[in-house]
Amino acid sequence: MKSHGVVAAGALLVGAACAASNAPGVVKWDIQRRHRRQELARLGKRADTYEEVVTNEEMRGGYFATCQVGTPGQDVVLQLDTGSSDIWVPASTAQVCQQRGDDGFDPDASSTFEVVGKGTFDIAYLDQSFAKGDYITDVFEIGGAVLQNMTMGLGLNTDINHGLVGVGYPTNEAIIHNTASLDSMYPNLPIHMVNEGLISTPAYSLWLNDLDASSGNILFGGIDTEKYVGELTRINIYPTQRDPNIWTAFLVAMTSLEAVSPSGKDTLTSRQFPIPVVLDSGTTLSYLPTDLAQQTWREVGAIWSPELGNAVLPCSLRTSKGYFSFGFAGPSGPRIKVAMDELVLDLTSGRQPTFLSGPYEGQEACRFGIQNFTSPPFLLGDTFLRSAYVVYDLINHEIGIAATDFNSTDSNIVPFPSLSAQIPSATLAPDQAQVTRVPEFTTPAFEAGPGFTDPAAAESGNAAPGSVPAFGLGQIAVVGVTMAGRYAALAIRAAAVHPSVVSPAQCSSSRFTGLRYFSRSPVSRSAGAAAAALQQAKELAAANMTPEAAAARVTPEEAKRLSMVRNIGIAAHIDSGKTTVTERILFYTGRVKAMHEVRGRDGVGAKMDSMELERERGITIQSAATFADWRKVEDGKEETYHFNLIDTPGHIDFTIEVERAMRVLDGAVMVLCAVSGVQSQTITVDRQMKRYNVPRISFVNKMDRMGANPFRAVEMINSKLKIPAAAVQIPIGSEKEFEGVVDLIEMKAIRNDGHRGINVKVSNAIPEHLRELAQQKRQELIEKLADVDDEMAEMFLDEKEPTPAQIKAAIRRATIGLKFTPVLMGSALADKCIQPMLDAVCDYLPNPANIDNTALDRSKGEQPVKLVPYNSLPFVGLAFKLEENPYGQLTYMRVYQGSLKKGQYLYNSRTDKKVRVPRIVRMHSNEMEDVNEIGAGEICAVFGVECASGDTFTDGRLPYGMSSMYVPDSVMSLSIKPKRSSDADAFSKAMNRFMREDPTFRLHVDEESEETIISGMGELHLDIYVERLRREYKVDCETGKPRVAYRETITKRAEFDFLLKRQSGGPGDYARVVGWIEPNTENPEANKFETRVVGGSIPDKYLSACGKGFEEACLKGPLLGHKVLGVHMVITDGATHVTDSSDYAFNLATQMAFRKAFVEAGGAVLEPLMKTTISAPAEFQGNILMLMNKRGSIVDTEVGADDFTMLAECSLNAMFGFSTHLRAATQGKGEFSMEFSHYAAAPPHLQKELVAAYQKELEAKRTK
Ligand SMILES: Nc1nc2c(ncn2[C@@H]2O[C@H](COP(=O)(O)OP(=O)(O)OP(=O)(O)O)[C@@H](O)[C@H]2O)c(=O)[nH]1
Ligand SMILES: [Mg+2]
Repeated sequence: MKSHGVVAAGALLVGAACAASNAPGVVKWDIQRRHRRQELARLGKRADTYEEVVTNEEMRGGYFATCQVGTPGQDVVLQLDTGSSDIWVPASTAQVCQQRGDDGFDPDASSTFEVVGKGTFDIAYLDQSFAKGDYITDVFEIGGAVLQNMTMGLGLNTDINHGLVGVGYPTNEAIIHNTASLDSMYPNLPIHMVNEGLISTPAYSLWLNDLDASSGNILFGGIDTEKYVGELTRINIYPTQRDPNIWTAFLVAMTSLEAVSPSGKDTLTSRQFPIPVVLDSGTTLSYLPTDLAQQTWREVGAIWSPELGNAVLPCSLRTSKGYFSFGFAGPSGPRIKVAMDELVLDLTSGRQPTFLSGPYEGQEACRFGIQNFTSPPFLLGDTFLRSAYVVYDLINHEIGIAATDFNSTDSNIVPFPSLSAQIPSATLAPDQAQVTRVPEFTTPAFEAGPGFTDPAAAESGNAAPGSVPAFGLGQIAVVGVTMAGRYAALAIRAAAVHPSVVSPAQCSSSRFTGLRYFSRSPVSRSAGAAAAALQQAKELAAANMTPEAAAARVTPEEAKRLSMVRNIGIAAHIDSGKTTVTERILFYTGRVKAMHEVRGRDGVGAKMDSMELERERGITIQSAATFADWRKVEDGKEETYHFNLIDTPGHIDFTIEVERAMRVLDGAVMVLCAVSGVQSQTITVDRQMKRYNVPRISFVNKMDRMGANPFRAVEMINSKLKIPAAAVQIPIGSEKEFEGVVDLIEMKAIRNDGHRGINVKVSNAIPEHLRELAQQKRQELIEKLADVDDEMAEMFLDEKEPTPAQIKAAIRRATIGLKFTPVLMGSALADKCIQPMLDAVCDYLPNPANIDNTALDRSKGEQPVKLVPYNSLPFVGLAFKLEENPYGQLTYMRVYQGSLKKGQYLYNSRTDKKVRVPRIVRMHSNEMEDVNEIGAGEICAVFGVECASGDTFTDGRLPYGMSSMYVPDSVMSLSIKPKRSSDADAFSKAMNRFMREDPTFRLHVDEESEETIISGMGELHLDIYVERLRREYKVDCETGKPRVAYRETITKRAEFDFLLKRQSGGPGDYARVVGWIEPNTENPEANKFETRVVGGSIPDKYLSACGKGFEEACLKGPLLGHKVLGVHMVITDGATHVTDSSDYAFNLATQMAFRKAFVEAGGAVLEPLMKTTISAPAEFQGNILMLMNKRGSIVDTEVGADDFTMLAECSLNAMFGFSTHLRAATQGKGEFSMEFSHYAAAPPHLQKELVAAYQKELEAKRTK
């Protein structure tokens, strides 16, 4: 009898050798079934029988090994448990350790011991046993692998006499939950091993061998192909029922069970197929639903003993030739045979009790390895796992399963190649999707039953189920537990989160129930993460990660969540009232309690203009983000929309702020001034919106101003921006008498009421005098929509009157389709008509799921791939803005796909660096609110993530990058120097910060003059930084005269044949290059290098050195030392020397040839031309004309009722100090803005002057 020998042999486990792995990237841990004879002898004294200890051992019996904890390491024997994720050890002071005098861990003896969660370790099992104590970190060694700072539970108060090594999902138990609802998880063992670089991916395989051998091993990060027979098949692990994205246990679909014996085969049935079963090595027995378990009992003739709460059977059945075959994942899934010798278990370690009555009277009684349980999860414990080789893959949420090869002596360990690689050598079970169908089964005929009976038992016939046996009592006591396995009912208590208890796979939802889960972010070594990611791209597609697959499984809750999100930007011409509008939004959504005005008399300033300089100057300089909930009421039903909002600056010098907001936002509100309509920056902003395909609604603000005319603005949107637009409202009253609007869709009057217009009064009574206009404008709206929307067009042609819902739907379709913009109107300053605009944001602007966002798949040559804003997909986010603040770098991030959790690790796809996200906040202007998690499609900011603006982050599973945003070139520069040399440090700190935050602000040190030069978008831009240096860093600076960023180019073709030959002892330099330079007609804004060498007169490697030489030469033109533009260089021939040619020589020769040829090619200086818009009251038109005559050419003049606007193209050079002249010429009433247009040849006299000055400078240098 196999198992008798085993139990009798039970000595204190010594064979748990922690052998190091024998394959790279794999940690091997040997385990052994445990028997405790000593304990039996000592504790058994309590009664005449040994029952309690013995039965508990049997019930809790599992696989154990010695690990080491602490420094120096102390041996602790721990049980293996795939049903839990905690590692916990009993303290030497714990009750059980004091009694037994062994196994406890002595914290005082460890120099690396640290308590990280006092009194917070608390685990209770289904059998009511428990362990309570602290969470600690210490060194932990397993299988020769040493893990620093492993977080473990320390059982100070426990009635379980051994600790355990949980290797399940982190969400299972490895959670610390604090009172401030700041939840975090720490990495469990496999994840920690990945973090330490010991294994590639959090996966492991388990081989338990059979009852006889009573040992096995786990390979972390690998599988042993010699330990199983047949095919290793991959099947899906089920997420929790509560949430399709949360995995807490190795729950798989058991879809059939057969009893097979020499007498026949029965297909067993259950009402519950497919049965969710947990593969739980922490439990001895297997538990199936009662109806199915009873059928297995009938097959083998087991009898239910109410006394034991177990099904028992004669021990002699161990030799039966029958077996059970467990099927998984549908008809084509894997099957595992479990033979009777694995299922007949001793009840005691001594002599077995005997049946005193019933059919088995006189025979020794054993317990059957399949027991019943009434509710899920059902468990396949060691009685099952000893027959299976199981690979647990925590990343792809799959297990690999095959029949075990008992007693295999060979070994062929195959590591998982990379992070989230699929289980090696395994094939995917087909048709798993059909698993949810209940299979059809025949009622078992118990044909197999007789064959289970062993020859000895056969004589007494098969026991009838239900007949109650009696035992020779005194031999066994009642086993008071039905399921003593480690599949624990958890009691997780509040804990203060210790800073070190943080996790790479951290998750931080608010509650444990269902929300907390093992973040599906992978954890890998940073080295080669990109390579790994590339390789995984294919695997991922198969792994159900495609957007389509994700879309198919999106839950109604997630679809709802997304439908309520609006990421919007407020963008427009300077001073149109964006910040004032935003202030209203914050007030009406309850985000601010009181409103303050831009340049208001109370001196407080608007919330979104938080910078001192912004408040002083009354302009927005930096975009500011905030979020708010808008409760929209429609047809009496209230729905809460969640807005992420960015208020952008209007001034062109801060255009990068608009650029990056447009890059990441889904929709925009374009604010227009009711008097001026479309202005110069409206056009710039329009270009930016178009560049990033941002749908918009338009809001005509300042309806209270004299000369307000919203219809003119509508007309200008149509004509100047070329976007079909129509008003969806008309004003009630105008200028000072502006009261509200008529909604043309519902044909209702809307007015504001109450303190600061907080109430919205809607009335069916449209003022009589507006009826006709309203009808006419409504018709215009419908006609405009019919132009851009097919459904509307059809109705229009059929002369059907569309319903308000149909009009709204058409507006939404057309707006999101970028074919239309609805125009609303109001006055922010007068607190009028902001709320209807917010409703329009909900109605017409897209939610994140309505927008096609794409990333570039680096594994497929940057092919665009769609990103889908579902939480269940791998994370992809874009860092679109950086800010330094006293807490460190704050990185604004748009989450495109997947969710981001506090403590999660991300990969920067540019640098391939892994970073942890220790803190996530939502910004509210300059304030922030901590959050634990941010969902797909949202906007947040993170701390402590080193990166550059525009970097893409992924969770390491996708080889994606995102297209960067457009960063305009700077056009103006200044030399700058701190007045006090002691300020040098602060100066460079500030400069570094500004450059990181603002990609349009640059700094370089001019080699010749050794001056520090800052460059940017315009005078104001540079001014602001100089001022910020003074205010924020207390550094006063001297600045030089603003300089223009000139460019150099050529005007005709020139040939060259240049020989570089230098000999100065030792190897010399030799390179000859022949070819020509000519204007790059294809693209005058770029340079081009080409080689047309035939016959190999210059080898390829030198040709690339030539290319580099050309690039370097273009950085510093021969005329002024400015960049070269629009040159095409062709190299056709050359010569090399055996010893003296080198990359260096060819690089240099190319540069010299270029310079020489440049002059012959008609080198010329280019200067930036600026699109300039000037507006002022009409009476100053003459003055301005005079001013402009000298400065540039006038392109257009528009004369309005009171104002006029002039468009001109001016050289930047001529515009320095223009603001002073304009002020003087218009009594301070004129405004102007400038935007870079293109480069053009500078006037000849200027060219001459500039070149002469530069040559003089060079000469001075040479002679110095
Ligand atoms: N008459 C009137 N003035 C307004 C209205 N809305 C804003 N303003 C004023 O217009 C000026 C500019 O307003 P802001 O909100 O700072 O404009 P902005 O678009 O944010 O400006 P920048 O961010 O600097 O581009 C302020 O003086 C406001 O008080 C309005 O509805 N009517
Ligand atoms: Mg503003």
